[in-house]
Amino acid sequence: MSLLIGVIGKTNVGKSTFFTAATMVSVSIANHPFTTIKPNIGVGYVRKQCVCKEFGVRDNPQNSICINGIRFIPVTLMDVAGLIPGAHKGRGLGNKFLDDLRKADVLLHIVDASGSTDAEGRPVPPGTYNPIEEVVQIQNDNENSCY
Ligand SMILES: Nc1nc2c(ncn2[C@@H]2O[C@H](COP(=O)(O)OP(=O)(O)OP(=O)(O)O)[C@@H](O)[C@H]2O)c(=O)[nH]1
Ligand SMILES: [Mg+2]
Repeated sequence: MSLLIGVIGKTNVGKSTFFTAATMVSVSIANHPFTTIKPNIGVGYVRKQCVCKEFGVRDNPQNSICINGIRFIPVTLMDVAGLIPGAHKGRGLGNKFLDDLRKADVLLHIVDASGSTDAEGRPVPPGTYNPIEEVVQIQNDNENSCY
């Protein structure tokens, strides 16, 4: 079974955009908070140098693909609804999607490094929101939730 990666973060920061780029699964993307409600699931591939070239052998992979000495290892991605401050108290879409995330082996936090969305995910001029706050907010909300 492939690794399950949960794509998390504040709402309206590009989680679904990243998910679509990584999996080629077409999902709703829009410049307003809470576009994603139900989780999106797709498969992406991690590219790694295969050992077959180094050992000079012909391989026969069972769970991945080897193309010209490059291994494509499947990973499952889950794109979920975004968080805003107080989600653990039920604000925004609350924490109900955390039930889906419970199955994830890894959480991948997408951050709007350009600072062009406020704490609630509303568009603001680039550089006017501190992305560090976003990192701390998501971390605190996860710690406060029952995840
Ligand atoms: N400039 C810029 N815009 C981006 C980037 N990634 C996403 N966007 C835009 O940001 C907006 C929100 O993108 P989504 O992928 O829907 O964001 P999300 O985090 O999934 O949003 P929710 O599902 O509502 O929580 C869209 O208008 C995207 O085109 C990026 O790297 N740069
Ligand atoms: Mg989304």
